[in-house]
Amino acid sequence: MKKLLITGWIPENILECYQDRFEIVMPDHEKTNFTGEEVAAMIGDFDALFTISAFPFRKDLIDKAVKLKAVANFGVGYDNIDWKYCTEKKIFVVNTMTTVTEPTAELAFSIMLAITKGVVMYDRELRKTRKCDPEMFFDRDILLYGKTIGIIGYGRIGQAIGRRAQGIGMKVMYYDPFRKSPEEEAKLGATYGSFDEVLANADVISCHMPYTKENHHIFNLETFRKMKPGAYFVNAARGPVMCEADLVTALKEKIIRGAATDVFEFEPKVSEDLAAIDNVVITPHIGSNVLEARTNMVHEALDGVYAIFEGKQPINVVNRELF
Ligand code: 8YV
Repeated sequence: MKKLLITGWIPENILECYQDRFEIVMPDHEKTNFTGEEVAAMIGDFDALFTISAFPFRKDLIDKAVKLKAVANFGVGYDNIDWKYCTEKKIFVVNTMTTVTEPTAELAFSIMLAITKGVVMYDRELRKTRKCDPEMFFDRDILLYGKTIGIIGYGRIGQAIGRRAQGIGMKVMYYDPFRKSPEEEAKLGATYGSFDEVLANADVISCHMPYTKENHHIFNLETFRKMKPGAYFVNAARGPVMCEADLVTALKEKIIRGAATDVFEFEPKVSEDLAAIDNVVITPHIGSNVLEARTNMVHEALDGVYAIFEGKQPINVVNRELF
């Protein structure tokens, strides 16, 4: 049986169906995660690795993984893994590209609604005042119906957000380095624009790009200034696509009207300045954190790994050139 090392605890019942396919080693619930040193000491002995909580799998560890054939990541984004070096070492990289789509889109949509409707701010205020006495002509929140959402990164999650936005009467504009065909755009009901055009025209910008070196800090003071006056910024992708200090400035100086983010530049930390601002909604990277989705993610990842050992070509392999 192939030996599988899991870097973080997964409820045993979710793993039951793999007991006769893999010999599994993972930390118990109380320990929750293995440290980098612990994984380094064990990895040489394993055929497969499952990285949980963005566990970093980079050159130093990859060099120790002398028997490893596949690494699965618990997430669609695999910026925690040096996948190019894995390819050199002929290690397949597997992700959870389909199972995170709907839960992440739901969360991104929820925080967009929360910030544009003032849900969290009203909740905070009402707990203090305990009095429903709203100003009748208050200019803080906006109507989304008829407005434009600008989706940056129009892959699976971006498109899932687009469908939801259309459902509440929003128009969809998108930017993606890979433009869709005119037929696909018509089918999706989305208009393409350059990055700057989308920034200038959208009432809400929602980011759904993977994190790569090239898009480090693509959201910075300069780009926030290019956004339509009074627009909102939503990020449920990766923290380092934005400069968190610049987001704070943009919010404080009202360059943008508000923001909602599930991710942070220096996770697990959230900057004190950001947490002190009112017109931002923050959630602790929980885009796919519902048990049903987490269970599906485990299955997508481990079914992918098992398929590789069976000589198949599962769709959720990142470095397909290895086939
Ligand atoms: C996970 C994610 O919560 O899919 C992703 O890329 O960021 C999330 O689904 C994360 O990968 C777990 O660490």
